[in-house]
Amino acid sequence: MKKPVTVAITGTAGNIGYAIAFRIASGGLFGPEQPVNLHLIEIEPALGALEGVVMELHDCAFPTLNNVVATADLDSGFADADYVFLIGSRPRSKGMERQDLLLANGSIFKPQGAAINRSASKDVRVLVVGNPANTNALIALHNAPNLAPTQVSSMMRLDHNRAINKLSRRLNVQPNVIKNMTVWGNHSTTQFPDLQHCTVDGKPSAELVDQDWYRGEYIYKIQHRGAQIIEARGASSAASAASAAIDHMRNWALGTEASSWVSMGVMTDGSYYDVGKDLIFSFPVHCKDHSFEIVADLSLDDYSMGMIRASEKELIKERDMVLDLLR
Ligand code: NAX
Repeated sequence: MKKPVTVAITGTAGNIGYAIAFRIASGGLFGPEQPVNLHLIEIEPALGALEGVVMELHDCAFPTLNNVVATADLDSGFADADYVFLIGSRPRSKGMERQDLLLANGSIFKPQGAAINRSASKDVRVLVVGNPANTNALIALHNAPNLAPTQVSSMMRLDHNRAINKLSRRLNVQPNVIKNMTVWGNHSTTQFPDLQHCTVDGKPSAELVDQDWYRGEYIYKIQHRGAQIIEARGASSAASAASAAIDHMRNWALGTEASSWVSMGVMTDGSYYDVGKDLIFSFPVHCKDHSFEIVADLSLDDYSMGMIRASEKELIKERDMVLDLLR
């Protein structure tokens, strides 16, 4: 057995946290040869429920689970963490405006960024899932000045996986023959699932799908899939979100296929696709050995650029609402 890696997860008594903890503990992130320490972080009122999660984790007798810490103290929770999943956040309550949600959750991600900066491994990789994920990731990163911008990303993988699923069902093919899918921008209804460079069994998807369906139903349904799930389940996506978070972190740590890319929300420096700097924006990326590279110089038609601009505009607006939380 190898030396254990430490994975910290916030919000582990919640729906996504409950789903992801068991998969990571059982080797679903790094495989059966890699032991893991789990650091589970919750707010004080949820510590009782978290204790139940810890008991269940122990009761699974997973051979890959080395040690479990359950805490409400951020520095103990993030201590020496190699991988961090920031999932815990406040849900939007009735009558709450987007700005209220941004500020309420921003005030969670500011101290968490600072605690990761103080206590996590210097080489930590941080994935933000809690919504609004892109702007929360920006806040965490701004408050973790010792981290490189490439050490924090936000989750777009659920949107990416949804986009693959819908296309595969339309064309009646297996999802794994679909390559080079991209979902650009914000994890919101301005996200842009882009089929322009996507291939299906090596063929350009543009040759296989009707453009009206793509620009109409396809994009709309991906943008609104979260709401469709809430309506059906009476609760938001949990198992699929946990699965996407594992896909994201596994690719980041271990690499993507050479022949394809994935979508990740990453810090902008102003040099890709005319997207302004200092935003967490989703791009197509190749990953290798804990690092990623944005796929540059894809040709994009006017329609695609317009969609990207709209999502950028929304993210700038979100950033403007939380300026006080950025260092
Ligand atoms: P739940 O409400 O089931 O669980 C949230 C948990 O976080 C609770 O147990 C709560 O006690 C805990 N929590 C709250 N504040 C905390 C803090 N400061 N520190 C540690 N824990 C804290 O929500 P769940 O369904 O698990 O969703 C979690 C977040 O993921 C939400 O913000 C949700 O909107 C977001 N999502 C993001 C997705 C993405 O693609 N980026 C998709 C799925 C999901 O909607």
